[in-house]
Amino acid sequence: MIDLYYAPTPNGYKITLFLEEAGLPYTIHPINISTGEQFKPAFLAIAPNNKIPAIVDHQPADGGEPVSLFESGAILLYLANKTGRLLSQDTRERTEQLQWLFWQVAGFGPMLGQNHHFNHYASEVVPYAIKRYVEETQRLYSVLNTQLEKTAYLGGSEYSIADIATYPWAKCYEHQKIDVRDYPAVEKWLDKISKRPATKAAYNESSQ
Ligand SMILES: N[C@@H](CCC(=O)N[C@@H](CS)C(=O)NCC(=O)O)C(=O)O
Repeated sequence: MIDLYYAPTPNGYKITLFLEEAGLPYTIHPINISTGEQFKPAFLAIAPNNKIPAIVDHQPADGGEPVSLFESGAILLYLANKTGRLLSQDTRERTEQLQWLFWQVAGFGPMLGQNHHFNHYASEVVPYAIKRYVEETQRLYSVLNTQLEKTAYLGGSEYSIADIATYPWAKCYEHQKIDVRDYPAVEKWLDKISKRPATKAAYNESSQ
């Protein structure tokens, strides 16, 4: 059984998407990040960076002590290695998939997060920051679109943890001041992923 420390945000959905795809049993422990539950000592013991998602795997593959893990990219990689699912065993394709996974966790997620912040949550209007992050978001959607014009999924022909990491952020385009019709390959890819039974399950069953 896997304990998932979670809030219904793009980074949270990454993990429910994986767990639903792989059919792994899990228990959700909601962390209300708007009331500061992420700063409670019990959560910090699992996630010292005070952010969701985090997991505790009580049945690790080596049969040893439970594995406790934070950072969505590290969790997806751990779960892919544990299950042999959603990350290619072929070195070339695996490398492509990992490249896009890292692109998401190091660029697409953080930049879109800043876009969200300055457009929706900042206590003052900062036009420079809004312009900077909206333009960077547009650039990143173009990068995504160019890749998806070439391949069915981000890391090649197969759905993988690269898509799982990127989908929950990309689907929030309206919050990013993005018109998805400007990125037709992204729009098609979003539609395809939204129809997967595991995607529907992750979004229906994982609300707080
Ligand atoms: N790099 C982290 C980012 C996680 C993250 O930003 N989580 C947000 C919710 S989407 C959070 O928990 N924020 C609470 C806080 O910053 O106090 C990951 O990929 O797991």
